[in-house]
Amino acid sequence: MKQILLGNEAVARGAYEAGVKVVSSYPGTPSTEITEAVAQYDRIYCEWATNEKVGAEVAIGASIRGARAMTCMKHVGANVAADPLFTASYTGVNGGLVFVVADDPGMHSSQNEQDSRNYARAAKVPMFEPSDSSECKDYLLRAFDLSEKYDTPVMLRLHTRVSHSRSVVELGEPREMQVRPYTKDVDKYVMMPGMAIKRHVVVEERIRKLSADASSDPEAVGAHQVIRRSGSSLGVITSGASFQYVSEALPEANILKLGLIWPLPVDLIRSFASEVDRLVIVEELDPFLETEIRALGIPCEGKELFTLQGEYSIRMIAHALTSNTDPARGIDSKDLPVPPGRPPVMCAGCPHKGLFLALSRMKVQVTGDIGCYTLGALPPTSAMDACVCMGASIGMAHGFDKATDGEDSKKTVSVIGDSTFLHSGITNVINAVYNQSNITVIILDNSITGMTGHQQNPSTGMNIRLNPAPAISLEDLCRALGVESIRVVDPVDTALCQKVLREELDKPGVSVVITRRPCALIPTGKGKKEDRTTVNYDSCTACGACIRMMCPALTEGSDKKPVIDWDTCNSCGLCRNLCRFGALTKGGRES
Ligand SMILES: Cc1ncc(C[n+]2csc(CCOP(=O)(O)OP(=O)(O)O)c2C)c(N)n1
Repeated sequence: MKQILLGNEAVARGAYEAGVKVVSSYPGTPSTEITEAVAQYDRIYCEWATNEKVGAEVAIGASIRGARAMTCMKHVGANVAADPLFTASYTGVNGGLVFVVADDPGMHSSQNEQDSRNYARAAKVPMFEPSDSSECKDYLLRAFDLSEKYDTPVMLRLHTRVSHSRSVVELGEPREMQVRPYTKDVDKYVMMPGMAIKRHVVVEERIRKLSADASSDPEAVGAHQVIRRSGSSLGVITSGASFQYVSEALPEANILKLGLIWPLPVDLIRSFASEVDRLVIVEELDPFLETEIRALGIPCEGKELFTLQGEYSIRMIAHALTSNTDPARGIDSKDLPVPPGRPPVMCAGCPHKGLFLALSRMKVQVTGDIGCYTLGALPPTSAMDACVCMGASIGMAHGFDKATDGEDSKKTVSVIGDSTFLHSGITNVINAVYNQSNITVIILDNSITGMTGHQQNPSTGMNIRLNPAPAISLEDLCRALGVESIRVVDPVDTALCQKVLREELDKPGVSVVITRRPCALIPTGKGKKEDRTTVNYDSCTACGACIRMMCPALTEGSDKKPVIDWDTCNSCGLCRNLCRFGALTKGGRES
């Protein structure tokens, strides 16, 4: 049977067909839907882990115990999971073990554009890169077989275009995989120097053998494909989504399409290069293949023709390598007739907005974190000074405090979401308490992992399959970490937020303020229809305070007075709290 699947859904299908037993992941665009789709297969145990390192360690444990296991993450998640990954390369596996990492060229939803292929090389683990949904499934099956055959974790590299595109996939039957017997093997699984020194030799030998096998049996081992076209002296080496662009942009070119992009099939590359007069490497982001191929002494072109940044397109490749500058050739998404861009804003009823209005009025310094609330850095609130990576907000506030001998602590707060706090904020609070910091930490608890599309987390009371699960109390947790002052406020009450924050900023030590209100897009956060806001135009002075809040439910009418879109209004009441003239009221119809 055939189905049209997202690349991410095809990876999940591959896990099902490969007989995977355990999947533990942390969400992150563009990888999130893989684990959500895995949750549809009852026979796979799957979970949201607290972070990527935890997810990787769960998968490593399941693999050593004999089950096929997988962990999925976005590219920056690989930074968090890098510690276990690098040493899992040394221990090898028992049941097959796959790390799925989804890159985001063009940064559709990320804070940087790092290239995960560098991790495969640095950790000395093989990596496959599919170019469509069918290959997502096929390469994942290959990755599990290769993992067990070569006793190594394997990485599967996706990127946004492949994760989030749909194409046809031929479905297969799931394999019946038994959990393999487990035998205690200290030399293999306990990585102390004495054992690790010996395992490093194994790792280097493994990668050499894989490279040789991928050259001598390119299709079977590496899923490599050589597409020869008579009459052309141009050869292109490529992989992933770039292969799709090259195929359409250069229908006459010879192509070496790599499936296993680490380690490289050196002999195959040499022989392909010898067949063409001009060799061009087409790859998004880093000159990864190009650097390796140049190091082999093979002349080629790459980044002198193409950019290191963002996504490629059919047209870009055609323009660089052919005389065909026909604008109709290939379509760039930026040429499509879509409505003009608009600045990203928080949703109607977003609980984070009230807090950020309070922060902008207080004119405090805000060390930020990653989540929906990062939008607080933009107008209308513009209330964020720095944002680096998940969990960094609290450490940065502590840094501000120590850098100024405590002077900045009265005017600096850190903001962090519930999921992000549990991901990597906890250890920062411990550090701040231990090192006698004077910081105020705001945990924005909207009862969900909002930014990545509403995944459960350990404080929400539900697991990935929406079954009841123990809910961690953020207050109890912070108390256990040594925080003495913990306050809970409703962020829609901006005046109260300001008052509480001012009091906490004035206190010595580490304070935590939890702003609690569910995300407006989850069932518990949906406001009542009868509580939606109405405008009393007789009282309205057209001062613009509510319009400046940039709520998507509220637009400016021709008389500069607000017009409420009742389909979008989520009844949060923030605009009512802001109106000094009593012109915005609850319920009723617009007068
Ligand atoms: C290391 C890492 N993993 C995953 C992500 C993707 N990501 C961005 S924000 C976020 C969590 C947001 O949830 P929360 O902190 O609860 O804030 P909310 O969006 O709900 O306001 C995730 C998982 C990331 N940016 N970095």
